[in-house]
Amino acid sequence: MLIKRPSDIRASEITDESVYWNRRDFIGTTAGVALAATMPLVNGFVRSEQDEKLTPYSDVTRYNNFYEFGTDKSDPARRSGKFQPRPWTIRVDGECNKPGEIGLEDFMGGHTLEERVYRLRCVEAWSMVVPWIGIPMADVLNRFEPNGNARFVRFETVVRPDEMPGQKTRVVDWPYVEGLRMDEANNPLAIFGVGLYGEVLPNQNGAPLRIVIPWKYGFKSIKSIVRISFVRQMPLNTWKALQPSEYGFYANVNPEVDHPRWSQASERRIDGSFFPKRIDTMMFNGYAEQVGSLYAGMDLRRWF
Ligand SMILES: Nc1nc2c(c(=O)[nH]1)N[C@H]1C(S)=C(S)[C@@H](COP(=O)(O)O)O[C@H]1N2
Ligand SMILES: [Mo]
Repeated sequence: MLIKRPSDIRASEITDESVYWNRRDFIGTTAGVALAATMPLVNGFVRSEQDEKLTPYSDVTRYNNFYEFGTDKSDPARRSGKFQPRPWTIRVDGECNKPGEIGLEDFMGGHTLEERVYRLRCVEAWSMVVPWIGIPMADVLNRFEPNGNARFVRFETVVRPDEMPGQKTRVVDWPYVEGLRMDEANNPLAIFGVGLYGEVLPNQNGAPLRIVIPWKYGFKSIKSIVRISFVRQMPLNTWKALQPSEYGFYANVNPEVDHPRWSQASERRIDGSFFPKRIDTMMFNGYAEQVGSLYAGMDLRRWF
């Protein structure tokens, strides 16, 4: 089974990965069903966010970047109604011993899902604190037994211009592509997001499955994934392909390295206030303790 039961999970993983545990039959539920119960967990790396106000549901689901539905931040909520996230199949291929296709149900490990709610900061010019429901990426990827040649993992978004009006334009060379180094993908903070606020993912947030990489800028968190490939070489990700002087492969949140056209030292926190405040952006979005060692010795100005 893909999703571990609480009894299978080492204590270190629990305290490290979740603020809340939730148990509920995930498959077969519809959006809008609230979680039955949430149980606060002791400490863990999300400790700091516990003091931070959650971004209201209406902002999380109405202020989005998802160019498949248009380039305006209000487009995804307005124009994603036709999109059909179920049934869904993900192809897994490349440098691994067990390539294959996986349905969303298998992906979720059958009918009962031990959900983990990750309360994580996501940042770029604006930032949100979102209670994601996610599955550790490593748990999923390891099922396919990546081999020694797998140095990176590449993700691809679905192409369905009939359901995704933005794909009728050429703003991006579809499909949207992203990638991670294998050790980044194996970090416990890298998750596949399948829901938020106790619901299955709304279309505009990347239904039925997207990634969430909280120590990187937003564009790394690719949505509506249909293909996962283990590869030898660094994949060319969409934003780097569009504008290589402005966007790199790593995209680690770093207040000391500015975007060529704006400072990245602060962010506007969307927390429901009428006048959102600007706050200082933290190195690796505040997760330096968990992910800093992945980049030891790297020149982060060069590898932005
Ligand atoms: N397929 C796809 N994934 C995508 C994007 C996109 O345009 N297409 N936009 C990215 C960008 S730029 C951001 S900031 C985040 C936004 O995620 P959110 O709408 O859930 O906040 O999604 C990322 N994932
Ligand atoms: Mo973004």
